[in-house]
Amino acid sequence: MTDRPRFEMPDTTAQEVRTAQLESLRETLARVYRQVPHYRRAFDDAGLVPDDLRTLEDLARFPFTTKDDLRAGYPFGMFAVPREKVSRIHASSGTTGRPTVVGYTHDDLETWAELMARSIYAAGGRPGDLVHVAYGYGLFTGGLGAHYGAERLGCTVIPVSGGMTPRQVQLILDFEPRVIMVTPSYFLAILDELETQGVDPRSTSLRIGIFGAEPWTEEMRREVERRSGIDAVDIYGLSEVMGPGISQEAAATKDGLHIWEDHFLPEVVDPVTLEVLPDGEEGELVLTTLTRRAMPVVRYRTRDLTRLLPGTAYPGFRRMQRVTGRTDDMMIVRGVNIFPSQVEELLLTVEGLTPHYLCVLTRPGNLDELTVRVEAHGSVRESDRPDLGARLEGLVKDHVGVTVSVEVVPPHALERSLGKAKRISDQR
Ligand code: DLL
Repeated sequence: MTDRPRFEMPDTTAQEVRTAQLESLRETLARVYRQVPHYRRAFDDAGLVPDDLRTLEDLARFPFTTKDDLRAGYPFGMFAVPREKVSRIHASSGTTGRPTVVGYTHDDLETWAELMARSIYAAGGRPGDLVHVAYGYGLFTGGLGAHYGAERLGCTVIPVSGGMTPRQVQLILDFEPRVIMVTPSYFLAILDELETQGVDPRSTSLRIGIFGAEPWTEEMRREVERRSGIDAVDIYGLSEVMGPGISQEAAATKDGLHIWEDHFLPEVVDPVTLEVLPDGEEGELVLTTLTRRAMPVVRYRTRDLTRLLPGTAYPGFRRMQRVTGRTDDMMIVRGVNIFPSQVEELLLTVEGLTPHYLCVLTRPGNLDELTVRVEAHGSVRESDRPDLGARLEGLVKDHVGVTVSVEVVPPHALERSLGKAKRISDQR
């Protein structure tokens, strides 16, 4: 028995990382070409074979992978190992009703736990800490990713998952965790609940918040730190590439997120021309996995906007700046991703509703709320409108897993567009 962490903070230089990356990258390309029909086709179409990669820069010649590619392989078509070798499945909701499925071998889960342990350590967590995990457990990668990472580091995990805010508060007061892992918006709800119960949030045991899964700002960090007295740090990831723990902000510097480059190769590309941009320039983050077994991805387009910066707290690894936004119109409501097209898809199954709709984002308290304004068909009686709205609310809840309110408005109440329809009105 040992109570020491079962991971070590790597101490490699940038040059060592680059050398190891080239070797892992060559191995990854060879493996996906051999095992995944999609990559064989995509490389063949580009007239490339894995051996055409001789330097890291050669990666720019290889094709991108998009969410649509992953969806086309639904459910298990992108796996590079037989399904029997896959120990766990996660998935994220998508625009077409088909989620994006990701798989992990036993070794992949080990790597993920290791990288999450590293992330929690970089955030200031230490073996023996109590860690309150309020990310959702389930197909979403947040809860389980945080959970196994905290265990790996040697922490005591409190697997609360999201929701039931009064209970979150009770557990924080009774168990006295030092670390909380949660979306920043939900942490604000927890702070509100503490205050409602007459507790000064600065008086709790919490010292570190590891916040991600949705965009948040420096202003938000200041607000949260001021109200709660904790150190609030950023954690980034996406299920298609692994889940949380792809990059992590160090508590010591709070200057953006170190990318664990021994496992992921980052590029930033111009979202329009798709040309690779030099470090320091803002564009779309593209990630290639270097060690993943069940489902490697090559040049995955994240749609997240950021820039690459030199390492600071961990000089061997480059940093990425806090994600400033996405290249598409994804809305994130309480940590759940929702697209206008998902709303559209569902509202079109409700007879009496028209595809004239607008998603209105507001923040009446501290949580984002989404109101869908949708026009009723001319044949619908005014008294029947609330019922149609309730049906759409139910569909969105069932299919997307998020609570929205729907306002069914009279025909022609919404502004018509002359070109592209405006689907999101962000009033936050
Ligand atoms: O949100 C994984 C995660 C869980 C990350 C918990 C951090 C903490 P997905 O549901 O696949 O995975 O959503 C990934 O969320 O492409 C970004 O657009 C956004 N996102 C994730 N982390 C951040 C962050 C998880 N720190 C998508 N800042 C990503 C801004 C973030 N956006």
